[in-house]
Amino acid sequence: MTTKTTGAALVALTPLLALAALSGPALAQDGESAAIGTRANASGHSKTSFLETYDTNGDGKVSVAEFTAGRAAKYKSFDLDGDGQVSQTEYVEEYRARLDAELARRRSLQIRQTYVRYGVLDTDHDQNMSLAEFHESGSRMFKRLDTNGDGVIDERDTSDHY
Ligand SMILES: [Ca+2]
Ligand SMILES: [Ca+2]
Ligand SMILES: [Ca+2]
Repeated sequence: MTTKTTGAALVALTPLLALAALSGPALAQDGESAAIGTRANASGHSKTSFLETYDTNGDGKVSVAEFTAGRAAKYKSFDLDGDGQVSQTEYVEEYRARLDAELARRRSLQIRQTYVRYGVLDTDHDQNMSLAEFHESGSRMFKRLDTNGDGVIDERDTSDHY
């Protein structure tokens, strides 16, 4: 197997991996990725996500047979060139593809939310946020924090978020 072939196999598999990442309960399912230490990885190590991943007959239990079959399938998903071995490149690339897909998903979500926020700020919907509209939103923010209504935000106000 040449390096060129490996590269082509990686490119061919990337859309499948991206789909897998989007539909999966968490970004990481293998024990080793805990070292990366993100919150997504941490949530991937719960018993709930373990059951979701390995309880293939849906009886609420994971037998050794189910677990072993699941691990074998996972190993196969790492082995991008199908040579029966998982190289460092394959292992890292499999994760990189899922991470890229997850980051792209989050980015697009955040951008959509930014459009929504703009829609709220632009109260007359003329696609332009005037300073008055910006102040309007600031005024709501201030009022929510100024719970005793004395015109000052300080420790006597009981709301800790707006
Ligand atoms: Ca089961
Ligand atoms: Ca391989
Ligand atoms: Ca406006």
